[in-house]
Amino acid sequence: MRGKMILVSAPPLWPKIPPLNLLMPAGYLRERGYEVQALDLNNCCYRAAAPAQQAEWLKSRNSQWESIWAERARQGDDPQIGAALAELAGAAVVGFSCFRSNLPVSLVVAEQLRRLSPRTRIVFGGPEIARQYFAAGEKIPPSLRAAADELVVGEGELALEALAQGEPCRPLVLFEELPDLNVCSWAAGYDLVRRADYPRADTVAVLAGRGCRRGCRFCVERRLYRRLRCRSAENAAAEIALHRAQGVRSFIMHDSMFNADLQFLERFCELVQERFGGIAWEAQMAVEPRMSRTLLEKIKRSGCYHLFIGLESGCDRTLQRMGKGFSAAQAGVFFEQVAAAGLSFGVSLLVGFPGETDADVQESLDFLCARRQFISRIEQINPYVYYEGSDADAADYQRRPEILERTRQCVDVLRQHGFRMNRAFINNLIEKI
Ligand code: B12
Ligand code: SF4
Repeated sequence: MRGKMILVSAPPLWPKIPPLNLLMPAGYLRERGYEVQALDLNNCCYRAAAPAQQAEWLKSRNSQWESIWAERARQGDDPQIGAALAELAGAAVVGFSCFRSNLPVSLVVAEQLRRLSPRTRIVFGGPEIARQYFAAGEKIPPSLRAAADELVVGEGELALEALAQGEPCRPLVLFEELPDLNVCSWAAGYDLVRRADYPRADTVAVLAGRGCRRGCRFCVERRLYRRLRCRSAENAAAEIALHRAQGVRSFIMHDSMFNADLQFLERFCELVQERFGGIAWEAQMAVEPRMSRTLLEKIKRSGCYHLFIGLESGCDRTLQRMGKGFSAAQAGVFFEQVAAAGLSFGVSLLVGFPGETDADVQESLDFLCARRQFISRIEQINPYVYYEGSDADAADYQRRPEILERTRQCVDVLRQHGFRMNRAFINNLIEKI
């Protein structure tokens, strides 16, 4: 490749911490000696915005805000986007990192870049490209055909490395996965951004593994990452040591299931305690009956301050339909043990999965209310949303008003029973209307 590669995240995206979607691939390439930059345009726009506007960034599925940004990009008078375009125009390769919320702006900026710098190779990757690929019936989505020279579905490191080595663009790259995540320290990308530019300047995300062992029918994880791979605990702890040396004090584990590999988890907690005397960390975990009391206590001692646990329902029939891989009784014992280890946690709930009846919902509420002393918090509650690429049947999903109403009733009952809930995480997976 002659010239540099720039990876860019357009607005709006969750703005609080440096973006792993840019920093993992960029770190990988930098460690291999390739010239790469990360341009967090989302962060530039967020910092330039007034506080009232900044609040819009924090609302999930905020389609109005997404449209406003797309229009701003189209009009061509936003100073941050203008400056970014000038910078991107000098690059040999520009990679856009696409999520549902920033795809519209990414498309506009890519089109403008194409006019400004026809020789720049444009690549699109990120979770939204996978969603679009599945939605198009596992083909190049027609709406993206003209936008990019290369579409990458799945992981980005190997595809971007091929481009950095000067290989020509391929129209569609599918699931080229790193066989081993220990090939890298994963921290080299952080030199490309200024942590102080982010609202939570003392916090970073760490991804210790990709993929998931489970196959919940509503989830696309298994299709996004074909194989589950975990870094070694030593590799993850080494990254944490590098961040700590830079003043980072808090860590958000971005793994979809941080307890996918229990051996990793146990060793990780031991190492974190031995090396740092514990660190402040939070993670998403699945209900896992194989986690022992000893392991839960190690998690607590290593400094874990909160867990987000994917329950979704307390009714066996619904859990089975969802393919969650555990029963309500197992979940009950698990929560009791997590609470006994002194760990703070909350659970997520989905209402209206295809086939769920009023009786099933009631059973789920009864399950929760009976365990109110262990489960203190509902982390997130949403009507079921169909995701392209998941195993659920698209035809089964209609956002029926009665499911929204059922969700509202569940929220009322749970509130009456004293469950804590953050309003921002009620119905946060559905579009604001
Ligand atoms: C933390 C998180 C969030 C956070 C913050 C997101 C963030 N950007 O930091 C919050 C809570 C805000 C969030 C919101 C949502 N999220 Co989310 N989130 C995650 C989670 C758990 C971790 C993200 C992460 O940091 N991953 C690590 C990085 C390295 O992975 P990555 O971003 O995918 O990047 C890799 C590849 O995509 C690719 N890549 C990325 N950019 C580029 C660019 C180029 C040029 C190339 C070639 C490749 C490439 O290479 C990277 C490394 O291999 C993931 C699950 C997961 N483990 O990834 C779900 C996940 C990304 N979220 C998901 C969803 C559905 C959402 C929501 C749409 C939910 C909703 N309905 O509201 C929203 C909206 C997001 C949006 N902005 O549009 C899905 C996406 C599925 C899909 N294909 O559509 C995921 C995969 C979870 C799942 N299993 O369902 N999310
Ligand atoms: S919902 Fe969680 S446990 Fe289930 S497949 Fe998705 S990531 Fe894995």
